[in-house]
Parts: sequence; structure tokens; C-alpha cells
Amino acid sequence: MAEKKLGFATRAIHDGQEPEKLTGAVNVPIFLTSTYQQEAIGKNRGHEYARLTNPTRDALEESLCSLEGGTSAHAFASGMAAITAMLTMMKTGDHIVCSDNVYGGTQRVFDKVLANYGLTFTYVDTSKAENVAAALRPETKLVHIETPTNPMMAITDIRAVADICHAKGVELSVDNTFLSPYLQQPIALGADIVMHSTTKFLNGHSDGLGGVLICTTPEQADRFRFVQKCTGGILSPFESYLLLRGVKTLAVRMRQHDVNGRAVADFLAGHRAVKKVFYPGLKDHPQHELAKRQQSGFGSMISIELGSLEQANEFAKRLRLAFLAESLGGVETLICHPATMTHAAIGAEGRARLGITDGLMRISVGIEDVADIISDLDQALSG
Ligand code: P1T
Repeated sequence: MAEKKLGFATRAIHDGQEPEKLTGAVNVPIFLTSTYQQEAIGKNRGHEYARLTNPTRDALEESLCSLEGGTSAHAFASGMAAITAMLTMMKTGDHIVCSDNVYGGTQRVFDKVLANYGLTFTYVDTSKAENVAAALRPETKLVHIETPTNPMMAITDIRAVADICHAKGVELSVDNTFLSPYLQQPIALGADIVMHSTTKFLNGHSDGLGGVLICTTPEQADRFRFVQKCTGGILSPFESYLLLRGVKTLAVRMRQHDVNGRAVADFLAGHRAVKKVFYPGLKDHPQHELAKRQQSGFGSMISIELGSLEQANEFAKRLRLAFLAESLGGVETLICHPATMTHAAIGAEGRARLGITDGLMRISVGIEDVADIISDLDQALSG
């Protein structure tokens, strides 16, 4: 009889994290070493040099691989380092199709760095799968999507886009940062690569940067292992430890983020100072039914339209509990102004096309008592 696969919360605590062999310590130690003694020329104990492998990072990679249901995982120093590493699979002349609304830094590295090496990018609204089909060219090698998107919360049908890609021999990568593997499993829906800014929900405590690529084929694994070794933008042992520690509580944190996110979205939808709420859990969200089908929760990322930069600034200045800050996914509620923070780099025209107005604020609802979060938002909105 096949062994039953352990549940998500159990795997988050145990996979990759056997007690340490020498002492039985139940936590994976931070292996602070740049190199490893070798027994003879050509004979080592599985490790040669820390840019290639480090036992703390290995444990983390095994854990994240298990949670996303991939075949290998590769950790990098930031989400941007992970995306850049993924794009090294491309060659001059290759074409990439990308969601038109992605984290501003993703579009920046594509257009301002990688385009200089002869890669071409087409941005389409991937929430309409037919736009992806129409954008594919003979030289397209990769489709990269964010779902939900940052910060407009548009949802893409991963299965539909995966089918379109695979019919043409194109790979699909999904940035799963906004939901984490607890609320969305892109590989089970057909994605070939999952990436994360682990800085966000996976870490969960706003105390470390990181990024990861989770693969589904041995070719990708060879490639990303090689990129880690060649370019060296790997996650440090200390940050790997912090991330492993954060991931242990991912399931309980995400359950509470989801509960708090729904309650805050309902509150905001009924507030007279809020002109519009963007949250896939609300019935008026254009892809609400898809989100219900594809995700196992709606998460805690919400954007709100307040009408003007002035209103947004007044709201931000009045916050007492929530922090005005870039980033997301921490235990504390974080509120950002996409037009001047996360999406400043795409320019006013780019923002206007996507509906990222000067009055838009993005809320990463934390796991404080939800009544306290709501009361802070209420006083800040009511003025
Ligand atoms: O910041 P870094 O770890 O390099 O991750 C980049 C990144 C990639 N993908 C998504 C969906 C992201 O949201 C980010 C980073 N985002 C923010 C800093 C932010 O406040 O949206």
C-alpha cells in the first residue's frame, strides 16, 4: 500500500528538517562555513564550497520543494535574484509573455536590464487567457504570471494558461508570492516553475529577504543549480534559517491572514470613504468564482481606492497600528502606496493603463486581533 502523504502543516514542520545527526538538535543548525574539509582529492562528504551547497539552505530548499509539490527548489538572496536567475534559462532572441500587472521591480528588471541582452517581453492582461494565446510567437519560451496581481488583485486561470502554453511547448512560471503554497498550488494546476519572494508570507516576520524557484523537471534543476554556482546570488545560511523557522508556522499564519483579510475587506467594502475595494474574496471581484475554484482561500492582500493622493496621504498619516511601509506578508499589518513605492518604476503612463492611481493604497492585513486592525483603519479613514 502506498504511504499516505503527510498534511501540509506537518510537512511545513518536518520536511527537510530531520534532527541534526551529531547531537539530535531538533532545529537545523546555521552552518556558518564558506568551505568544507575534503578527505582526499576528489573525495568530499557531499559539500565542497558554500556557494554550491550549504546544509541549512539544503534543508530549506527541501522544505519549500515539498510544500509546492515540485521536484527541486533553489533559494536566492531575494525575489528579484530568483526571477533574474529564472530568466538566465533564456537566450538572445527569446520572447517572454508576462502579466501586464506584476510587481514593479519585475517589469523593471525585464525592461531595463534583461531587454539589453536581446530578450523581448510582451505584457498582456493574463486574466483573459485568450490574450496569452494571442501573444505567443514561435520564439516564445516562457509565460510568467502573477496571480493575484500586485496590486490590482487580478486572477489568472493557471490551468487554462498552462494548457495554452503546453500546446506550444512554452513553459509557465507562476509568482505565488501573494498566496503562498498554503492557499494556492500552481504546480498541481499545471505550472512548470513556481517562484516566490520569500521575503513575504513564507518568511512571515518581515526580518529577511529571499527568493526561491521551485522546479518540475531535472533540466530546470540542473540549470538553476548551475546558475546558483555560477552567479552566486544564493540565500545565506542565516536567512535560510530564518525562513525555515517562518515556514514552520505558515499554515496557522495563513489561516489567520485569510480570516482577517476577509473581515477587513468586508469592513472596507461598507466604508463611505472607500470608493472601491479590490479583493478576490468579494463577490463583485471580476474573477471571484475563479479565485474560489483555484485557491483554497482569498488571503490578506487588499487594495482600496481613496480618490486622490491627498486622501491617501491623510489616511497614511493617521494610521496608528498599521505601518506605512513597502513589502507584505508579515505578521504586522503593512500599508503601501503603490504609485510612489512598489510601482514607481513603471512610470505614470504604465500605472494609468493598469488603474494604479495616486489614490490607491494596498493593505497587507496582518494577524493582529482583527478588531484592532479594523478600528485603526476606521479611525484613519474617518479622519
Ligand atoms: O523584494 P524581493 O524579495 O526581491 O521580491 C520581489 C518581488 C517579487 N514578486 C512579487 C509579487 C513581489 O511582491 C516582490 C516584492 N514586492 C514588494 C516589495 C512589495 O511591496 O510589493
